[in-house]
Amino acid sequence: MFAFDKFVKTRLWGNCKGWLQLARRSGLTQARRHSQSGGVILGSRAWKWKSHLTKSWMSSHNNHVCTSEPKKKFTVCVEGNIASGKTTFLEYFKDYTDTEINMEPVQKWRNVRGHNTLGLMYEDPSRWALTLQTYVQLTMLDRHVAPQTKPVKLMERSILSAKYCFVENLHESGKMPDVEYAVLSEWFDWILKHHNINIDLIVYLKTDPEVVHQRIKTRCRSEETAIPLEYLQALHELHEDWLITKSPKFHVPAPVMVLNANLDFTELKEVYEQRKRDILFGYA
Ligand code: TTP
Ligand code: MG
Repeated sequence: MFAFDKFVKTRLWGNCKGWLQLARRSGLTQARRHSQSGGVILGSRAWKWKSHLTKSWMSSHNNHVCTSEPKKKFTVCVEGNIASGKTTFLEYFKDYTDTEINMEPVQKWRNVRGHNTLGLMYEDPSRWALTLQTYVQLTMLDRHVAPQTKPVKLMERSILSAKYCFVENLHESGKMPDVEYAVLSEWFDWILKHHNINIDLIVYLKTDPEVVHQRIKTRCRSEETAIPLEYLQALHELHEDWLITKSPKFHVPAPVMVLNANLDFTELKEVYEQRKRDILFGYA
């Protein structure tokens, strides 16, 4: 018994030290880089970040007392307006061995058994927004609960931004009636209550609406050709309310790393390179 106790203590303290070092390093790195151009962690996030990593270790350790490696896996969600560069961000990190990439299922929204729910929504939001958003919610949930095989999962968006930004905007702009909003919200609340939507870090690609408007015109995704600037401005404000102002209406489940995504990709690549250890929880 004594020998077993000693074994467990030695192994656990070994793991604990490693993770505390990572937490400490990460916290300090955040603090040091706090004011660098191209990317910031909000306010006094550095210390919260540090204790967050430590807590993450603690909760994973409770479930895996006798293993030699901590089992914690990390989920990073990349958020930002339409065409802010979320897919490009994931592509940048796709070749890291300890990282798995979870692209947004836009293709599924464009073809649900032959129906283009995304296209229908843009043609007639009042009629089809509920249809699209119900399906978006389902496909996002599917992505959140999919088994994770690598230490770090990078996801494009989350079930949260679909609700807090898109559904909220449709409702606020009068395109989604109260009853539809209520039913979607019931579903959303039920999902959060009964499923573990684990998010450890949100990377917010912050852009100006004018910049993404221009990018949307250039990339020519057929459904999006008529998106007006006002729509992007409304979505921008909701992203800001959620991730920057932290309106009590919404839930922010993890620290937020804010990156200036108005930069062009060549400049952004440099920022991603500088921040990769923080983004990938040391797995870079
Ligand atoms: P985004 O989720 O913003 O993805 P994107 O590929 O356009 O962004 P990026 O260039 O940064 O990779 O939007 C995809 C499309 O789906 C866009 O037309 C907006 C629409 N959409 C909704 O209508 N409702 C939703 O809930 C979501 C998540 C997207
Ligand atoms: Mg994308």
